[in-house]
Amino acid sequence: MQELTLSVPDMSCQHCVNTIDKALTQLPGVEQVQVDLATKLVQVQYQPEQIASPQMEGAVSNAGYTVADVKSTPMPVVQQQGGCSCGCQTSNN
Ligand SMILES: [Cu+2]
Repeated sequence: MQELTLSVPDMSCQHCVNTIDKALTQLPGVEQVQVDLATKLVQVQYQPEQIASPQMEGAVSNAGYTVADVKSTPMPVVQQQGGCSCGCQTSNN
């Protein structure tokens, strides 16, 4: 299971929310859709083996909305200890 956040600034009312929700929910591989009208963000939980972000963006576009931004929010990874992974030696402690 993977999660993706789509930024859809076009949506402005509950009707838009329903339209986008439906457009994404019907896609194969999409497990759950959460639309936040206040932040104009759409959170999608999906199976990466079955669907990828271009299909989801396409579904939103087909519904009549513009996807301004896509952010993947992968499952939380174990935090590295002993500093930053870029090698700058910043300590977390
Ligand atoms: Cu609307």
